[in-house]
Amino acid sequence: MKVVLLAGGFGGARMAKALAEAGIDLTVIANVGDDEEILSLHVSPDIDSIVYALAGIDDEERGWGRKDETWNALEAVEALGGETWFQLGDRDLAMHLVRTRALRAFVPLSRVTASITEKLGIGATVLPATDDRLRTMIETRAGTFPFQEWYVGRGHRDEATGVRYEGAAEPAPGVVEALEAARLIVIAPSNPYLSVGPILAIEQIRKALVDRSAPAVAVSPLIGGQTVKGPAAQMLERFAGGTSAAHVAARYEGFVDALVLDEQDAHQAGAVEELGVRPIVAATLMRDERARAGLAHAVLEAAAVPR
Ligand code: FO1
Repeated sequence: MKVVLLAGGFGGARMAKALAEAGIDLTVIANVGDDEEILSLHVSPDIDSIVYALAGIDDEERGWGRKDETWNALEAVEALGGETWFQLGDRDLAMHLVRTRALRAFVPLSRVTASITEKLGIGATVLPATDDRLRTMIETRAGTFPFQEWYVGRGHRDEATGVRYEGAAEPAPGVVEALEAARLIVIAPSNPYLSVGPILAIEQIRKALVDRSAPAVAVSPLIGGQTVKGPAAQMLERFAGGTSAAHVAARYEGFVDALVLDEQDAHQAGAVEELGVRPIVAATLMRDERARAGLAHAVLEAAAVPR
């Protein structure tokens, strides 16, 4: 079964791993709104989290970067007074070096990513949402910041009062085709504003989703009104007016036919159904392989939900 996953951040990487382990034909469309230049290197954190998770070389506890990481280069950079607010590990640096060199030779991000996934022996296809420049900008009372400056540099301490996606981006090659050929479209339990928002901001992707022939299902990033990681709950409260599964479903109105919500939020199933979205209740915390398998099974159930 061909499944397309829209993903970003920690929840996106874990969902990609869960679906890949379920043995389906998987294409992941990855957020690039978080991309940043660090030490003159192009870093694509969401692509990297997904790629590392699919290759089984991710640091599951930290939620970003590679496992068995060392930090010699970063320490040496620090000793020279260089930029260290965004931590690049020794092994992780290899990714950014290889990618940056290719991008500077005008190889598009989608082609570099394909080459890297092939080298790492990853069976799934990983596509950046776009090869163009698309950047998430966070508006706060202290000013407007590029995503990583706000999230990592300032520790997301300033409440986001608005989110903007900068850049006129077209979908990367294969993105619209994958959505058209999918039997099921899945939106990962990622931050709707920071991780999925930039993907949906691309007009042709929005259109392909609205015109989809396959059913689409989102997995709520909320468990009991909270998220495992990051500021999604805070942002849903501010921008959607609440932190229930129905607020997540409303955010994806027109894009999904079903919503997987956590067992702890089962009592919100009725409110989701009232929005015309089929609720699927499951354990959504992907703490180990067994939990990932359970969630993947629940998500794949949505392939039977009528469009
Ligand atoms: N997140 C942090 O909180 N601090 C870091 O220093 C940091 C470095 C980093 C390096 C490579 C990479 O792929 C991701 C990295 N992240 C770091 C994670 C990243 O900022 C965010 O988790 C994602 O952008 C959110 O989707």
